[in-house]
Amino acid sequence: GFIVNVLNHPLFIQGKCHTKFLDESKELFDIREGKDRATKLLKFIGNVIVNENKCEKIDFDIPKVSKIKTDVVPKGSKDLLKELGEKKFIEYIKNENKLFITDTTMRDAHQSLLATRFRTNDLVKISSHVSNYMNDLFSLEMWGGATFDVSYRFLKESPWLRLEILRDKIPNILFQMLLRASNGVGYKNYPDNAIREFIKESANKGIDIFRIFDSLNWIENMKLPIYEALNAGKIVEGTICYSGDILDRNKNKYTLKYYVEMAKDLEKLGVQILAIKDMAGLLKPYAAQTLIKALKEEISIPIHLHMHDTSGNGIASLLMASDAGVDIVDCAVESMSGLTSQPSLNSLIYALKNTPRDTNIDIGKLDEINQYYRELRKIYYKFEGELKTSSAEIYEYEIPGGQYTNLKPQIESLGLSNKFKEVKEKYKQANEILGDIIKVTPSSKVVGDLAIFMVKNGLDKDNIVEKGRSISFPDSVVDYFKGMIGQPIGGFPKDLQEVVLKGEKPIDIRPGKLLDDVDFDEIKKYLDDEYKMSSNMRNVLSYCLYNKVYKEYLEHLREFGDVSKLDSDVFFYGLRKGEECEVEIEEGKVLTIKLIEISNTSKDGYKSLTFELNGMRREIQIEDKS
Ligand code: 3PY
Ligand code: ZN
Repeated sequence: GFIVNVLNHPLFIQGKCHTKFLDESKELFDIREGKDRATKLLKFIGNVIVNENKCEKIDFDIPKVSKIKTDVVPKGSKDLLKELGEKKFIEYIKNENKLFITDTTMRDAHQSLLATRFRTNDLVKISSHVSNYMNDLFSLEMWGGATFDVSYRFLKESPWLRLEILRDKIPNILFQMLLRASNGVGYKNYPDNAIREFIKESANKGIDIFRIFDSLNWIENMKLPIYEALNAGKIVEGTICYSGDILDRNKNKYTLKYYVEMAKDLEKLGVQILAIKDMAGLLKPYAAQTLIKALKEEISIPIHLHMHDTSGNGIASLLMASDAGVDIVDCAVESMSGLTSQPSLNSLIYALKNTPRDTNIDIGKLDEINQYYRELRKIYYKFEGELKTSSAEIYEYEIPGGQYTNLKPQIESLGLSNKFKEVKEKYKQANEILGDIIKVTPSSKVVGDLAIFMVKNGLDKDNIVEKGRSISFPDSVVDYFKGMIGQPIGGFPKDLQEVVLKGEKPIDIRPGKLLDDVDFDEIKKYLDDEYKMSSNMRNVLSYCLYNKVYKEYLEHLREFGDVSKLDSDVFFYGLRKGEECEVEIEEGKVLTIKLIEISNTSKDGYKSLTFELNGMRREIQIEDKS
């Protein structure tokens, strides 16, 4: 009865009682079931203890942060944009001498180093510090890419809430997201209206800058999202994905001329900034200098360089680009930088100190944030990649940072653990036979899938056309050759295309033209009926983009409630016997949970876990699935 009253309370309905989660999903609490939130959480923790962590948990130093002493949020780039208006703001970025910085720690850095696993809770804990101490940044990249998928799939939390909460906590710095053009934040082309609405909602909920790229550098696929984001009044970074090596005279596909032409084409679309997205970290220092210098001569919008540090040459490339006049570069806070992530922000600040391009960022202020991430990262140890040192061989393999980190576990899960080297070699061959394509999500997945397929089936670039006639290829490869993610530069290699498609006709127009619009009302009705919710556009879009993943998330929510408030050591590893944790399930309402005892597994396959919940004993039965 009480809960029903709360749910019906006008303040609650207007969302004024700081329970954003409840506000979004109150319908999911099926009160008649009599399962309260605490019991659901105990079930979740119990399940982690028994089935995921096998009753073992190591010690973590949970990172602590100081209290911010002032209530006054210092002025940041978002304030400046508001003050100057878009045109003058862009002029300012272009004319300033200092090098502007985007910090990727909240998105690409953990996507590339920790399989995108940072939870909102951990980002929120440091968000006031970021707002207060990193206000000299150009922007924070904190959304998009894989964060959307992983939030629902693995973290069981809403990416929309991440955006909303961080926006609330960091009102002063521009937020930037990575959008895969017509692939949205997914792996395939979506219907036009889904992409349009997704951009509108993202803009409404706080994204200021959309970095929009196409995984084949096919501008045709980029126009609609670019225009939509511009229409929403936002800043768009028209993006070129960098591949190959412009200084290598033997390579004639991704030449300096190619990049300059693409940059001009993007500028003509009206984007305010040009981004160069070097997802694998292939832009060598002298190439960076050449490329930026040429672009500076040919286009008049500011240039933003994004790269990964896999080769170890990242800082050198950024400095050369800086000398050539690049306006903005991407870095990650030191403890989340390097290797497959972005180059270190701290190193770059020091490198430019007392030079004309001094970033003016106070390194001292970064310290606490840096320490925080250093400690936090330890909790995420099980998601760390293999790489211990830089790997200049990336110049040969051209594997994007995030994919590199994921490739090894992916191969292991297929029982090919000892074949990493072979898979990398086949990745290179796969790229060649697909037509030397741009490799970034989702085209990089096509190359990765084909490489693994080649290893498994004993194929190589010389026998694949012959042997491939009698076998069916992975779905992603078939879709690629059908033209369903777009058209590669220079077209498809015809012989392999025929072998893969086995008589099916490819398309040569934009896939979005062929895809039927999504019926949002129908999805809303489905969600409302099936999950007893009153879904909004964000819920509907989540279903559009990832219907299976989203449904599993909703089912998880129904079974375990909101797990996003658990501390990450508990979320990932549960509790040890005698260990206690606190969960603030809503403002001012704290649960104290202590694990007392774990029984042996009973004959019918259950373990009984005894907890103390706010001092009261509770026993929970968990099926032992081992
Ligand atoms: C993404 O699309 O998620 C990427 O970061 C590609 O580099
Ligand atoms: Zn990246």
